[in-house]
Amino acid sequence: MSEELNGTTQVEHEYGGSEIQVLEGLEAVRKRPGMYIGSTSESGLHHLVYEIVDNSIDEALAGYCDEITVRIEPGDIITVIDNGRGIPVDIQPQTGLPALEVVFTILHAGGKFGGGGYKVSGGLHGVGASVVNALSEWLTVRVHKEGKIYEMRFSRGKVTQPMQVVGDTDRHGTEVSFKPDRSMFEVTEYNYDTLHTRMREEAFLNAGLRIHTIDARPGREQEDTMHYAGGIREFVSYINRSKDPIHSDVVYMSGSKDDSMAEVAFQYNDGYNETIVSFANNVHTPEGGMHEEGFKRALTTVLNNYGKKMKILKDEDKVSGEDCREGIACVISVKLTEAQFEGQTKAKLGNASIRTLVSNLVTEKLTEYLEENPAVGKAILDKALMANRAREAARKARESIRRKTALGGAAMPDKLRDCNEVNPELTELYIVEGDSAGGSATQGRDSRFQAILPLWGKMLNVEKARADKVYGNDKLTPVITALGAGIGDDFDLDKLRYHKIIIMADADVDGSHIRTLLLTFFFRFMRPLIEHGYVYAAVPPLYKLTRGKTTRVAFDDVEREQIAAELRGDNPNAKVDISRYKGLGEMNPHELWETTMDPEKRTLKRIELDDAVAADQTFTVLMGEKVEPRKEFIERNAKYAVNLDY
Ligand code: TTJ
Repeated sequence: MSEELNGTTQVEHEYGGSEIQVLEGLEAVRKRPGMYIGSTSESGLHHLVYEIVDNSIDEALAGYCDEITVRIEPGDIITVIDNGRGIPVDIQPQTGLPALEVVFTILHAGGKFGGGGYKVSGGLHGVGASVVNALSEWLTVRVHKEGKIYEMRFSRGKVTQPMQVVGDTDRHGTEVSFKPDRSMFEVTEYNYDTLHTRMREEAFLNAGLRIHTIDARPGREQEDTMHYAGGIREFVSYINRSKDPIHSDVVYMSGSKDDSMAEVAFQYNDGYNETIVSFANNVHTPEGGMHEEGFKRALTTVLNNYGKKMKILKDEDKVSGEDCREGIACVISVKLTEAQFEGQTKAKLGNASIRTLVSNLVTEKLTEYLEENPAVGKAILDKALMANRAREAARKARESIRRKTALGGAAMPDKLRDCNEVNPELTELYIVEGDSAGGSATQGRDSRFQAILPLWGKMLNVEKARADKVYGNDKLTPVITALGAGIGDDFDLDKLRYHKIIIMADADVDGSHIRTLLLTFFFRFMRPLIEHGYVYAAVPPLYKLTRGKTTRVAFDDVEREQIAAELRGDNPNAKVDISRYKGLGEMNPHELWETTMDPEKRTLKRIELDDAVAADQTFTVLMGEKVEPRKEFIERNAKYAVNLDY
């Protein structure tokens, strides 16, 4: 790591015209791309776009740009256009090169992912244009400025066409097109929803900025325009779009101290979960950090003080932090000069001064707001008090479960077909939809390390239930007991009985329903399971192909055609029988083992936190009472696989 850092620092100090140093810098990027863009997987591929867009966002923050377009073109080429001042084109005295060339060829020091927790940057963003250039098969930039269009072209970071004037213009702005280098990435296909979701975030975080996203690939044409005059207030309304708010205003506050500023917006809905989305310098911080801590601390203090003062809380009554956040939808955005990103994924803000800033801001402004809006204050405190009582009831219910299991050892559910192995690192629990599939799985499994738990009937609607109902639910209790690690605040990963929890459900609507329900349940009540990557979805085949005595299975349409061709071999008239599996229950135990359960042959899809968040949202939309979002969701879903983030 230090080698790369030294390499880039050298370039920074010695680039006085030396082409060799420049190329060495970009070569370092091509040698260790992960150091500069996080990874070379799908996420790194999308990161290229964010690095380019960040430059336009900077121009918007400076007040010179109010429109950005991001387009995916055929061949997975990306074009980003802004209406800013345009990258400077004059010759830089230090280098003797056009500033434009410097932007795309000189590697700036550090790099976000190599800089040991610090995001190294002159402004807030925009160190990455040369990194994108180095990792692109080709890149073209056009600058519209002072009546002229300047153009320059590169290939894998090297200049292929020096800067030249290619025409006249009456606009101003910068336009960059690039094609990621296939040899640098594991995948090169862009996901429109991923880009759209991230750009929507940028539009929320930069009030007034208009962002267009366009998919121009044949057969997938679509576009969106995002423009939010209300900024993070509208972000909060968006998070609550399919919920019922308990007060009509979105509460908003902002303040600054020294070089830092903070903005907070929130609104409570009548649900039970907490959604806090935080950003530092417009970078999402899913692991939270000092800004979130400052908010939580102040919220709890202010609500307790207000409750006492208004006599909603009596005598010794106190509401906890969690009570105060039940049903909250909140967005926190802070800007600071030396943001310190910590934690496993560098997704947690470490600057302690921000905790004080946010906490002071919320203490002062929220106290004032509640004084002026007593109806909102009462609604929020009533809700926190309800949460407090429900938590108390849940604790009692949990304790009674704990007492029962402590007395009789851990009494396992009747339906569980356990395995022989006891080391959780080696065991797997298949949660199977339906008794018949459960039967096949039980017969087909390797009982040394595979346990089966069938689920059947109607599952609890977690969205509409408080925690105390969940603990006593007859469909969920077997899952809780079989896993053995408790639930909610008591959840203890060390007690978990299986390190692979595999949801095996049909590839139809009911199957997807049960998968969504279980993921939502894990997400809300056993989140560490998902965070540690212990939850999987089994991937059963869709088709069975038979020719004579040979039987093969296919997992999608493309594979079906491939295998059909293979089975026909040189005999184009051969009859290959193709049938579609209607469900797991149709497979005999041997087939189920061969295709879906045998660790040597099966495919498992690991559930990421994002999948669970999406499931949670899907659930809210599908099960909630609001008709419009549901209709919209189903219409969208009919055409595309959606990636709902919040
Ligand atoms: C810098 O200060 C002088 C005036 O121009 C400022 C500037 O560079 N603005 C700017 C850069 N606007 N847009 C960009 C930009 C846009 C894209 C799409 C890509 C890159 C690398 C920069």
